[in-house]
Amino acid sequence: MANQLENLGYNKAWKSLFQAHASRGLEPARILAQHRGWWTCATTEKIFDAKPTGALWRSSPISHPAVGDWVVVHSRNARIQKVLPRRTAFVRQAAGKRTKLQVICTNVDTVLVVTSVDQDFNLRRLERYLTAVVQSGARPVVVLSKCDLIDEPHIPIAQVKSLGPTLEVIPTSVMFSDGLDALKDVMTPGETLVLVGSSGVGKSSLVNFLNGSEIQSTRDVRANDGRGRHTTTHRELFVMPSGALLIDTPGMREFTVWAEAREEDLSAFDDILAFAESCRFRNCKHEQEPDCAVRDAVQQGRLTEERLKSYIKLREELATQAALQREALLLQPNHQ
Ligand SMILES: Nc1nc2c(ncn2[C@@H]2O[C@H](COP(=O)(O)OP(=O)(O)O)[C@@H](O)[C@H]2O)c(=O)[nH]1
Ligand SMILES: [Mg+2]
Ligand SMILES: [Zn+2]
Repeated sequence: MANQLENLGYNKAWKSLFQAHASRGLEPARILAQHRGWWTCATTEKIFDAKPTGALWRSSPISHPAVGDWVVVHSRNARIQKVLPRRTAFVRQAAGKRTKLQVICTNVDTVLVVTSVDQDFNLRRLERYLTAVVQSGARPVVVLSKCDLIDEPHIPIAQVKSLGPTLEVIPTSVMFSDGLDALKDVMTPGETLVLVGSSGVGKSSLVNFLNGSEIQSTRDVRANDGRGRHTTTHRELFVMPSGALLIDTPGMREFTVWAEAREEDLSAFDDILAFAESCRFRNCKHEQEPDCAVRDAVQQGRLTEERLKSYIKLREELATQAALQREALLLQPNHQ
């Protein structure tokens, strides 16, 4: 019998990352679910709830364990000591503060972006999700759900395909079991996938269908259940009968891409950005480069030296901030 960790994707690469921290009482584990303040961990032998150590708690929230993470855990004390460097990280910009990130899940191979063909269908939002998938380092696949609800599903299918000639699009209907074999085909055993998308698009219904029985509550209003609507409340990883690992997530009301690109932050300097259009090099830093239109503008008195200095200072601050965010995200060195 293969051990539980191998079934969850533990391999040589994770083993060697774990070895660097191995010591008495410590074991490798994968995070299966995230709740408020506690995490469900799976080790070789058991599944249990654990909390991070104080030191891990005090680190940046984006360094805290996330579903999909490989961690070093003290199973007797149920303490998560360390999060191993992440192969991929699917993040979004948290609502509100610009610089705040939220980690949705990690070490995912494929992100299944689910959008239904009814009212939820929105190409612009889909593009934002796809940008975030590329940023995460995972492969994107679009699942067009509820195709039974419209007469001409080929229209939204073609619209999605127009976003990229190589983009994989899988139209599905859980009602008529359409497209589910195609979906199973992209779910390789041992591979980790995540379903993301708005609430109500049918993510949990897909999990149940692929699993062959109900493991996730869906939003059905059940006849004998006064509690009304059921919905996914936390992120959780499930082992599918095929051997693929599938993460279900609660819907996100809004989805904002991690603003790693900093052009907008520098928009207060649009005069400089306009001069920069004429620099010889596209990536000109306006420092030592030849044929720099920005430095020419300073020489000609069309731009003050101080203004160029404060622009460069802000640009450096933003670069440092981005580097710190990347570091806190615990990405493996070969990430992108
Ligand atoms: N017509 C139709 N309804 C679906 C389909 N898949 C899911 N639903 C319904 O959509 C609602 C939301 O589904 P759920 O799986 O909870 O969505 P989630 O919030 O993305 O997890 C439920 O009432 C499902 O029965 C489908 O393929 N066709
Ligand atoms: Mg759900
Ligand atoms: Zn320049």
